[in-house]
Amino acid sequence: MYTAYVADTPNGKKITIALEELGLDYQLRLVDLDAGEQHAPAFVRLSPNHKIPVLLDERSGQSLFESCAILVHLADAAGKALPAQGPARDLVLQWLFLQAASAGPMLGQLWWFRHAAPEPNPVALERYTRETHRIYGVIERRLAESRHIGGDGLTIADLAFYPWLATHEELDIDLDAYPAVADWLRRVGERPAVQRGMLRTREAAHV
Ligand SMILES: N[C@@H](CCC(=O)N[C@@H](CS)C(=O)NCC(=O)O)C(=O)O
Repeated sequence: MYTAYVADTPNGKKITIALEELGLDYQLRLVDLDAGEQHAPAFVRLSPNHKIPVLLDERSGQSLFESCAILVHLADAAGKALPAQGPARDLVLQWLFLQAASAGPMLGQLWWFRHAAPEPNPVALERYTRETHRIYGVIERRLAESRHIGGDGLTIADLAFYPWLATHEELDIDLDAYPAVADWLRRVGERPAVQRGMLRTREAAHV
């Protein structure tokens, strides 16, 4: 049994869609980011970077922060969505790290400057819009050569990218320029486990 500390955000949804896809037993705790619960001392002991998500393995007592580290742990525990070794595993990890290092931060900044910044900042908006289009272009070219981001089948690389690339409307990204991404979003988004995981962060109980 796992306890996942999440919020209704792309990094939170990465974990709930993975838990649903992998068929693992879990409960959720919602961390209210607007109320500052990510700074509460008890939470910071689990997440020294003051951010969700966190995963707690209730049996072993192990806790983990950083969403992509959590995805690797869950996939290895379930024996699914990440090859056990070799070049196929390296390929998934390569795309997974791109999500963590580039896609998440750039799309996250674009969302913040569009929806949360206290005043308009055209320079920042231009920079993060350009970076976001660049990343959609990288994934478009990848999906033109491969049915899924990490290889032929669904992997945690897809689960990491899905909630982020699905925010295209909030980011004002027109998918007409990215038909392979649009097709992949439709295919992944039709999966019942992904649909359940996308909704679960809204229904979670408070910490
Ligand atoms: N690299 C981290 C990023 C986590 C992250 O940015 N979480 C956001 C929500 S999506 C958060 O907790 N923000 C609260 C804050 O910055 O105060 C990961 O992938 O887990």
